[in-house]
Amino acid sequence: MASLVAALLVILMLNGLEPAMSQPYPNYHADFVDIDQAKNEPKWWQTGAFYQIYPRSFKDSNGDGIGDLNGIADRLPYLKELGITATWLSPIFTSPMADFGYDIANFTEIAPIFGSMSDFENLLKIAKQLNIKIILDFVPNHSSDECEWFKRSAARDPEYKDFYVWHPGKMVNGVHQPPSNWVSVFHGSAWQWHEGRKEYYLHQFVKKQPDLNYRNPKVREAMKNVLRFWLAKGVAGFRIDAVPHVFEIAPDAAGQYRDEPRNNGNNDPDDYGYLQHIYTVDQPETINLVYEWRAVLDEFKDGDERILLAETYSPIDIVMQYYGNATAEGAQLPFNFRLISDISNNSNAESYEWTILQWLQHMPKGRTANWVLGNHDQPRVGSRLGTDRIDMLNMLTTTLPGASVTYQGEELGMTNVWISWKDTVDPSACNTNPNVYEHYSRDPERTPFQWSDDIDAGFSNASKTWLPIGPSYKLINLEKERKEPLSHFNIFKQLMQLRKETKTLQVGETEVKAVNRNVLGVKRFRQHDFTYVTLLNIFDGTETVNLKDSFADLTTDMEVVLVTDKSQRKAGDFINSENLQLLPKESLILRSTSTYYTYYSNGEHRQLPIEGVYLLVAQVVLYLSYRRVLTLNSVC
Ligand SMILES: [Ca+2]
Ligand SMILES: [Ca+2]
Repeated sequence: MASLVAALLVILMLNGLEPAMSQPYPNYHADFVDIDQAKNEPKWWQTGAFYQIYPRSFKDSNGDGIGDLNGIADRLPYLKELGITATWLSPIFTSPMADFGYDIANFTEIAPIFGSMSDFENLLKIAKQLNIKIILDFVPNHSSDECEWFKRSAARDPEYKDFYVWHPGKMVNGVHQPPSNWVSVFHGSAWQWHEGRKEYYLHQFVKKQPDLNYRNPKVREAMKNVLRFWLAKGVAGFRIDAVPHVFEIAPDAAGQYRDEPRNNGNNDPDDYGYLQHIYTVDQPETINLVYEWRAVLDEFKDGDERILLAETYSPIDIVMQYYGNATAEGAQLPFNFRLISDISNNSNAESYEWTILQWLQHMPKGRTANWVLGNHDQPRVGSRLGTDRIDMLNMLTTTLPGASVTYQGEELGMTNVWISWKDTVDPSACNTNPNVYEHYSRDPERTPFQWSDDIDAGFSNASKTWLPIGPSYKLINLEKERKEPLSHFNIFKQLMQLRKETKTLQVGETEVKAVNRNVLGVKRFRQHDFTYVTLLNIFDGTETVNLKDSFADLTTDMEVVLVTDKSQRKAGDFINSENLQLLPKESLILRSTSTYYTYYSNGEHRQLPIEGVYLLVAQVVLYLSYRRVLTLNSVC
């Protein structure tokens, strides 16, 4: 009888607390997902699996050794198989390729080397059939010097005269000198003398990439029209290149540009690190410009929301402003590069926790997080952090809240490929010398995708590809990895699938903790649903952990949902969350054995495993059944 009373009391207590559940949890960002009210679902991009295609290296359809649009169209079913939501393509526009397409000669024309406009339209059509969104690269900071706008500007055509940042420079002892000490990202002065116009033009990148003048309203409108052109064709949005460089400081009253201050410790005046870039990056006007671009996207109200992904490595307080403010929307996803910039091979679980929380705790309310592990400008994740950490990092970015961004080939575990000075083509490296080029080259992460162990790794059938094929392609290629249950590819695919079918991972709340110095834990939880815990044993020691010391309200038994080849466990196994041993580099995704009921205690919302409630209810039912049997017996 006592247990019946207790059960009833508990049930009454829980029922009485029902209204308290509408209050927020004491957590980082209880409402990070701004639900699409009409569909009662997160918006398509909020838990999206984004995938960067570097078109030159994805798939070559015509045997010239360079990837192209028909190659991408041919392999879109692969992205579907992987579970990708949207792919952003590095530039595919007409270009002399001085910076492999980031020097655009015509912003609304497809480069013949990649195909034609009808090839692009065909790609969009196939993508739509497969429900994969296509996102283009928008390169606002500069055009090519072979762009018609630049030629007309150099010729002082009245319409285009001020389209670029021109300056007569200084005259010292009868010799022309650049207007300021500004240094190009790619080495040497950022100013180039133009013989035709007899003036200097600014180029923050290579000299074939003159900076557009965003203080000219005609430039701003022309570039908005570029966005409109592609949006009307049906692209899902843009990744915006080199955002912090768009605006420079305006010239002073005397029409001069101020020198940037020196960085102590760097004595090479041609090196980008020589100066503190206080006048050439992160100018406040740039943030407002991104808001204006967002407004252009919002002009397109048909179909799904169009989105902006903003590339910026700026300090976190500046990055966060790109999301928008109280009155204006900005980029839905300013790229989060913290896992690239702040995490090294030696980072322990506390560093990971700090790095992840940097983003989550700075992110404005209602915004969506994202996690980038690699891109065409960064050493591959396996080369940076270890090939034995590739799967655990994919596990981490998929189970953290928000969107994940994967660079092509990293789902296979492709690593950097050593490229000789002779084969080096990246201008960032070619502008240096054979002794130091490796420090600057981005070629190692740009080599062709490894589809199979055929000639050219199945990328092409050319006798020479534009960059050499990685020598590891016999071991690391899609065809081989398809056959291995715990290959990087298969784990990646399972991760995409798990997020797609798991509401807790999509919209649940998040706790990130260093369980100890070597083990990182991420808990995702949601009312009336299962709790998920991702564990990463970052180093080579065996670790024994009690998860209940770090995370409240876990069930004692937890089910293993996903493993990597570093584990001896398999999906479906059960572990004891109070005493769990992790092998070196083992990473796991665990799921609670029961869903949760929420209650309120000591000013905090807490959770009670629903299994406890079930046990009590079962006792009540048994007790009542027993009473009924007794009563019937006594009547007979
Ligand atoms: Ca080709
Ligand atoms: Ca600029």
